[in-house]
Amino acid sequence: MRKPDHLIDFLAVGKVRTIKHGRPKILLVNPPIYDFAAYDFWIKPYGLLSVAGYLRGKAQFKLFDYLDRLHPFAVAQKQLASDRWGRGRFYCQQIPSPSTLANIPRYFRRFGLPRAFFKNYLAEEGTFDFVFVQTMMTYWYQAVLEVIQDIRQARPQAKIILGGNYVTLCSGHAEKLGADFLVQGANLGPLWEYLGWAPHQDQPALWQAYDKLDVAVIKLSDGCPFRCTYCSVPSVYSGFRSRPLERSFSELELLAKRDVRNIAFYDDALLYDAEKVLVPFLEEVLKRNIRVNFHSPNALNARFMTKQLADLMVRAGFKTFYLGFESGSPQWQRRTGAKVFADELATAVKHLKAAGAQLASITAYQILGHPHIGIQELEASMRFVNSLGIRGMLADFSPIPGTPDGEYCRRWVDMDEPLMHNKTAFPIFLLGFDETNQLKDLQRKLNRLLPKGNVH
Ligand code: B12
Ligand code: SF4
Repeated sequence: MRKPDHLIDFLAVGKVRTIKHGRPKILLVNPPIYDFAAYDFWIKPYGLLSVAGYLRGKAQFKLFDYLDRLHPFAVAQKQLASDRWGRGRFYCQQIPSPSTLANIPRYFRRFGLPRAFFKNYLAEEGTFDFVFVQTMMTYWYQAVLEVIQDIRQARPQAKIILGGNYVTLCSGHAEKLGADFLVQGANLGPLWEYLGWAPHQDQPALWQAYDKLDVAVIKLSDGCPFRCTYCSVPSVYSGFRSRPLERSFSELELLAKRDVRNIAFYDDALLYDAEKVLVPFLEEVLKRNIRVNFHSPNALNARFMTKQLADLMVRAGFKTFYLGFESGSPQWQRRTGAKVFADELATAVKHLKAAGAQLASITAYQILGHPHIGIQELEASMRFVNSLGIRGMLADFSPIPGTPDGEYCRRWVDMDEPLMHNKTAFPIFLLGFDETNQLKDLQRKLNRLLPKGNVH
């Protein structure tokens, strides 16, 4: 008798797990968020869906995404409706602040579907062999713990596997949450060995796991050639590598077939080596006549924005452009990795404008609460951004363990407690509440001076 396919796969890598009937059942979970603020800025559990994609056909998958705003519960609430580019608010409930953040004068909240929904779901869905849980910001680990506790209570036999950013950056801390297996970093080898399965490396992310989908994510490359002192990417990915374009095309086709209207790029260096990566991708988009709105919430590097590239991006459907500027001070830039300078931002804006991008759709991020704020010339930088006619957005600094700047922050906060990496809290720890608010007010005031645009 022929063995079921999944057993053949198990044998191929020399390991057979004791799953007795049919294909194994895997539950994918994207946890809620515990934080002062959270907004659906094209947030999707892309690592989780990518891993599931590699296992396509080898298991039965179910997805519980606490942050899915197309869940009927969220759809029924007007205030959670999406804006024209697919962004919007999450359902939230106020909860007590954790004691370590008790001094931060902001409401602490739990964002995402109510906890009871997941408990009911677990009761209805029966057993699972494995539960894969996405982790994201290091300071969101309390929600991961909530998920683990609920699974342990309802389905004690299921093996819980964690992966993603928190596990990668705070592995020692994550080990204490009580999961069965942790996937640290981007190397999935240990996971395949643990599961005893061989992955299909050419498969796109498992977007079919969603019943309804209007926003998705894509990533054409891993890593970044720069080494900014506040960023974890250089040490996690060691250099820049493009992903196989064929797989990205399959993913795009899959998304287009599902009528996804907005796609955000999660690349760290989307414009780097563009001739080999982004340009062929966008040319294919035009060739196949795929019409979607592209967005770049994870900052673009203005240095690489040529006239031709700006033109292609606009023609292929880019609707919002987020540029990582951080500071106009050349001294601050040189000290932190020299990724971009003020004149390069101005040139990029000029090219985008000439290509037909609306100025109101271009935003420059600047870090607020960076430990070297003394040389950052933040106010002058904000005014410079404003003088270009584009929006500024202050990106609150989150100190990241293992990075030079994160390690420097040990003098102010306990970096071994991930809640201390909270982006709302750290600028207040460093600058105080009043100065933080003054800078945010100034940013709002400057943006209000811009001509009104209907997009941002
Ligand atoms: C996309 C992104 C965002 C998106 C949203 C992401 C989200 N879903 O929430 C946006 C643009 C909104 C964002 C915002 C911010 N971000 Co961000 N972001 C990222 C980015 C680029 C990717 C994260 C991601 O989705 N990874 C998953 C996928 C895409 O990566 P991958 O390599 O393919 O994953 C592999 C493995 O990790 C593994 N894997 C991943 N997940 C899982 C899950 C399971 C179960 C398994 C088994 C395996 C596995 O398998 C994958 C194989 O390909 C990372 C940098 C990076 N390259 O990781 C920063 C990063 C996570 N962000 C960071 C920061 C600082 C921020 C901001 C604070 C910036 C700011 N000041 O505004 C904000 C915070 C937002 C908030 N509300 O608090 C920091 C982390 C900070 C921290 N303390 O944790 C990072 C690491 C960048 C950095 N500077 O070092 N971000
Ligand atoms: S350019 Fe961006 S992704 Fe690259 S190291 Fe600097 S901050 Fe990180």
